[in-house]
Amino acid sequence: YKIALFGLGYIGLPTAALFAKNGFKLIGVDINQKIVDSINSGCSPILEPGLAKLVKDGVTKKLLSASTDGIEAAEESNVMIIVVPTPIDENNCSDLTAVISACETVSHGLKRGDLVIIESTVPPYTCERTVIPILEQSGLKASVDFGVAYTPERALPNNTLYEMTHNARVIGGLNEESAEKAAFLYGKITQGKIITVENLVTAEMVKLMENTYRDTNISLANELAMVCESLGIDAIEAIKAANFHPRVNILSPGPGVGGHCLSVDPYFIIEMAEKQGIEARLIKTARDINNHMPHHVAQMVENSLDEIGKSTLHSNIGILGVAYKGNTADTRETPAKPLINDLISQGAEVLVHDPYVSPEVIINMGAKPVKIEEALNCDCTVLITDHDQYCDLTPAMIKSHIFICTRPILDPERFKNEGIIFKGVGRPYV
Ligand code: SAJ
Repeated sequence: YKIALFGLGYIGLPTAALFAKNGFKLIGVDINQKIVDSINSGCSPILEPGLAKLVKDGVTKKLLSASTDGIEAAEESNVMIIVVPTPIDENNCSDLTAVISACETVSHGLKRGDLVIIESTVPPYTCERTVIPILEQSGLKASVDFGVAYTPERALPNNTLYEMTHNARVIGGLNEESAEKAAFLYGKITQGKIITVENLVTAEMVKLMENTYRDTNISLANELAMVCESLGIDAIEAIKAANFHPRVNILSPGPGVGGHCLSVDPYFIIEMAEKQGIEARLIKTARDINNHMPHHVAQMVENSLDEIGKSTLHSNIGILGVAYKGNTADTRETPAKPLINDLISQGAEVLVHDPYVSPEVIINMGAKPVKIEEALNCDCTVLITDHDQYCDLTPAMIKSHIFICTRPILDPERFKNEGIIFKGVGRPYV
């Protein structure tokens, strides 16, 4: 097999590098020339443990290469994998532009006997109703002339390579042959179980269910945290104790849910349900709760400043971490963004420290990139991201009057009688 993989992002590039590692010749296609050049020079443009070496090895062995010419790549290959992003638009509806455009490109290079595999997260029936009609513009007939399979990627960013090679893999095919061929290929890169489901749409739904399950569970933790705060109960302690129950596993409350997956995918279910005349009430509410969390934190800042006779206007606020989760540089859908927007619109100056995120990204958020000491020497400091580095913070390092810890990574007990007002998501007000 010769593979062309479309979309060299957080999931596409590790997938490409793993196929190359396992001896497949793979051309990665991306519309971004910088990404293509970086890969061809043997450098991974993405920060992910283990990925730099894998990309370098693949390129050195001439198994992995990258190009912006998708038609040529498709012509030269017999397996085409599409791993492009599927964002939501301003109305929380799926934006399939990248999938459509990749399919159009593939259709120009499609040949008899080819297999097209979709990995992008998509609303149910996208393969059947959008992907296949575009591929058939080639004049070839799906199932008769070419195969189609859907296999969602489920690796956890920051542990991507391990999970891609160990997690179970779900595959749905247009027909048995497509599913078998896809199972054979992915069996070469993962030791995980391969689970073949009935059809394409079931596999599409599996992915959405998984991320919706997690988003909904986080919203429950966040709701419980807000209730506990107001009741003077330490939610973190209570959750820990509740989780000793053999059938209870409450997740961690925090500043909100970020990343390109949990904060997007549930909307695909909401959208499809609506088209069927069903209101996905629980899923919608979960999204609303998680989206509210950054504003809840902004309110906490305002209330705390008020307690010391200050207001957000003209205060300086330090932020620790703008990545959506710990030890990554990824700021997609980060809850830090709406929080910073709230603070700036209330007239605060926002100083950000993040050991992974570049100063340009921080400036684009309207904040000032600073050293950690500066972020800890403000009217108020808010810890947003659970980077390992922040787990070692001590009261002596905090020069700000107020410290708001939105993640359960620091023990409030240690900050008692230290002259700091310590607050946190899920921690009692008093
Ligand atoms: N978060 C909490 N509390 C928690 C867990 C997470 O607030 O207890 C927050 C995180 O801080 C972050 C967000 O949720 O802002 C999402 O982080 P995550 O680590 O839960 O997940 P992602 O978005 O990095 O990756 C998810 C994973 N999906 C599931 O675990 C069901 C991953 O396996 C998927 O491959 C990925 O989405 C994807 O690409 O869809």
